[in-house]
Amino acid sequence: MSEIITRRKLIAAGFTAAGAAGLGVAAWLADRYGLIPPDHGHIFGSGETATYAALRLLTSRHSLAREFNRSDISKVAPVKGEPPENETYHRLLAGGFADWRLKINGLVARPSAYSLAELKRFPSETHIFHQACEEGWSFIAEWAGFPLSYLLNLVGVMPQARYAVFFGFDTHGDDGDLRYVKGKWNSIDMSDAWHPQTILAYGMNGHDLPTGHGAPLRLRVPRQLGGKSTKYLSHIFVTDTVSNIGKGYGAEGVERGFSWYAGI
Ligand SMILES: Nc1nc2c(c(=O)[nH]1)N[C@H]1C(S)=C(S)[C@@H](COP(=O)(O)O)O[C@H]1N2
Ligand SMILES: [Mo]
Repeated sequence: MSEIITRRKLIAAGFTAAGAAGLGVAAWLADRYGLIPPDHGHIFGSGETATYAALRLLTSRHSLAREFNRSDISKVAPVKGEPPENETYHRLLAGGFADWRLKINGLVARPSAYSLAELKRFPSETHIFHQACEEGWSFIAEWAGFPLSYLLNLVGVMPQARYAVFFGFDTHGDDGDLRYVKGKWNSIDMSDAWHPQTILAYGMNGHDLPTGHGAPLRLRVPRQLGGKSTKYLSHIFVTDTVSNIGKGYGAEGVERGFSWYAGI
């Protein structure tokens, strides 16, 4: 709790320091440093952009989300939504995900596909994070996996990269023209992608990731609301623009009125 308050104070202080025209200054900084979220100018106005820019300037790559103790783990972890209905997913699930692969391509030197067994041989970590859904509920759970940054280093991210885009098994069309992609997908900027607490998780509370929580692998971005933590992952796409994916807002949820930037 105290860390959250401290961060809020810091953000407030940032705006105060920017003076009475704080938002104007933040908007100017946003423009100057390229801190424009991909949904800017579509649904959300300059205030939204200014908030994103101010948060991005004040929360560097090294500002950490709170980590909790085992005793804080919630007894009940709500599942949001149903597992993907498609046949491929259910075939892979029935086979214990032995034939599942995580594909990673786009602006990377070595486009790759990894099996679950290969990913489990990466240096593993556990983190106890709070996860909050934008719809109001939250829980604390322990996640086991590896930092996304480890994978990004393995495949060699190119310097032009600005976003990592995540597709799950409830996404369709991510192999073809990305403008026609359907279903759940989301993206994070490279600041969140390289962040040491941004992990790909295959375990939860000491077990394999339960189906409803995103088996076999999900993203956990502890500095953003739960919606950013894409479940049932199949494909990570590294890119310099999201303007050619779906409607170009950087996430499917934005098309339904949610903000792309969901920092907490
Ligand atoms: N593939 C996929 N990922 C998803 C979702 C989804 O519907 N499909 N829902 C998101 C939302 S809105 C939230 S709050 C969290 C919920 O995670 P949980 O089911 O583990 O609580 O997953 C996110 N990741
Ligand atoms: Mo959510």
